Amino acid sequence: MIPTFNESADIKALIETILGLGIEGLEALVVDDHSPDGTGEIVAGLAAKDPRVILLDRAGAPAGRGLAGRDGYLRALERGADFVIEMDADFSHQPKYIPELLSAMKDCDIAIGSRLVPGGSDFDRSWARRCLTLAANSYARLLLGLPVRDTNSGYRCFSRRALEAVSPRTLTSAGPAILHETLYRARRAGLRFKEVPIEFIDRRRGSSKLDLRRLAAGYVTVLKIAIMGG
Ligand SMILES: Nc1nc2c(ncn2[C@@H]2O[C@H](COP(=O)(O)OP(=O)(O)O)[C@@H](O)[C@H]2O)c(=O)[nH]1
Ligand SMILES: [Mg+2]
Repeated sequence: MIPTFNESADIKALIETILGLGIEGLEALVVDDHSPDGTGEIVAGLAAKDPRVILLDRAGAPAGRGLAGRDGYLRALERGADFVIEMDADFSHQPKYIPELLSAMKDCDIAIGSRLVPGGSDFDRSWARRCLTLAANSYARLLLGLPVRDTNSGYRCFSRRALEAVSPRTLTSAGPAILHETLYRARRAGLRFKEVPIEFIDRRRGSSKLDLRRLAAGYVTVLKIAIMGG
């Protein structure tokens, strides 16, 4: 499940790399907020030729990483997925880790591609950007009591049962705080986490959608979840 907004530079190569892993039953579900750069058209073109590619075009719906994630989880469950892997479209989350995430599912309910366990790394981005990530991570870990080191990671695999336990329909985060909201609900449901080390690489093309407004909104959402109990 790949949420996208203006990822036309990478999406075709990413889907081809994922499907090229040769994992039986693997599909690529792209949840696009009707990107003006034509990301959706590229995916629709691939989908017309290959039934393993699915486009969920959120045209007309309010845009947001969280809202797109929620709809993507629901669509994946509707399609009968046994496992749902979510990842960014910009190659920061390298597809080569998909088999490792899947094999970690033998002894957990949610496997997290982690920069913050031994063997993981995040040295490719600017110092300032890494500091922002670390600050947001400590904040969410402390406030929500999450037993996970890399709570900001958007590269994760859920078992079907875990995703159902998170109850995607009632998730409230419009933006990237959905990452923390899902972990929080999972912790409360007693689900087991496992962090799989990944090397996170900076995007080479396109641009980040994380701006100050979204960052601040994320902090407020995490605070609300901590106070209201999700
Ligand atoms: N559908 C959708 N996807 C989004 C939105 N914002 C970000 N994304 C996607 O979420 C992933 C992570 O976003 P990115 O901009 O790379 O954030 P960063 O890695 O924190 O700089 C990428 O695949 C984006 O295209 C949004 O509003 N809607
Ligand atoms: Mg990115």
